[in-house]
Amino acid sequence: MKIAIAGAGAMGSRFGIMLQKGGNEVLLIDGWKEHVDAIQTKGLQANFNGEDITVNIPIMLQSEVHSDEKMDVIILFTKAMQLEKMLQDITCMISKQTKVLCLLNGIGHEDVIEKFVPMQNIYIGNTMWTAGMEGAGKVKLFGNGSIELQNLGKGQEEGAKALAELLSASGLNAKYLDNIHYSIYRKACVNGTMNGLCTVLDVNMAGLGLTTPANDMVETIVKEFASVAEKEDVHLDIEEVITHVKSCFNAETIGMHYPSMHQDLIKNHRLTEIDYINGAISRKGRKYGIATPYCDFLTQLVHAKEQILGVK
Ligand code: NAD
Ligand code: AOT
Repeated sequence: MKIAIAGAGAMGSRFGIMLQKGGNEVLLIDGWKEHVDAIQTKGLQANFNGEDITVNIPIMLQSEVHSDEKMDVIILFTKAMQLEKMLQDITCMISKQTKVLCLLNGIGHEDVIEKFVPMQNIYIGNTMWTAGMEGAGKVKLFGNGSIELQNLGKGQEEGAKALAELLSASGLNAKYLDNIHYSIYRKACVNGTMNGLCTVLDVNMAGLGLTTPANDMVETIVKEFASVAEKEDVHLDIEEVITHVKSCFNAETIGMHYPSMHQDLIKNHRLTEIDYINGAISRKGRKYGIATPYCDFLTQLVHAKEQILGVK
């Protein structure tokens, strides 16, 4: 299968490496010139579960994408604020048969994707895999993960199941779901708690879990997400979601991970996705007349930290 990864940072690199290893023809597409140059000259360097490997993998700048490269599958893995520009640059690669899968964190990306991609071609989901950038051309990948996905287009269920099988054949552990909006909200609860809190407190998920207020903060934020989700006919099982979120504190499994927002702001002084996670819940809360004070405050704290660090 010809698979393009649109946004080849930490997660895009992980997926690119695993899908190429699985026998697919993978093309990475990215906008960070230094990173593209490094991979073209030295290969993609990865610490993969403790082993240092170099992978030769094709990569091109998104500004150089051209229309004679039609893809079977395109996986979107930009940061949320980069998504629209990426879609503008790659639409020429989309044929009637191309499946476009969005696995970004956050809520409502389909509203942007629909502007560029026919509904019949769109698949959305989320992932529990993790990854980190160590610099241009260099990534760190550890642990296991999973993917849940569904078709947005009516009647494309078989296409979604085939897409999940394709990803699983490369070890990515993907599953078709018939209620993806539930799953996206459930994962957003992980990011709505872990990402902002670990960023503001400068700690990994295990470290957050060791603090006394962590449980109460997690429970309050999840309840805000659940109240907003109700208005969109997504009925979260609050106790199960809270247990799921708190499982991230486990240092033996995933707790040593610094959420991508921490990697962005604290480690690399880059802007965060807070407006697409807690900020999205605050906006929806205002629209539905629901108070979301913890999401409002966390969004403001992260923006204040962005400004303190002079990030633009
Ligand atoms: P990333 O920041 O590593 O990469 C996104 C884009 O930013 C890429 O185009 C990359 O080249 C560019 N970029 C990265 N570092 C840069 C730098 N220093 N200077 C200039 N450009 C740079 O993003 P990611 O962590 O792969 O996340 C992609 C999506 O997946 C996001 O929506 C994220 O929330 C989600 N996600 C991330 C993780 C994780 O563990 N990283 C886990 C699950 C979901
Ligand atoms: C994560 N992390 O989604 C993934 O870093 O943005 C991120 C992210 C799976 C389980 C727990 C946290």
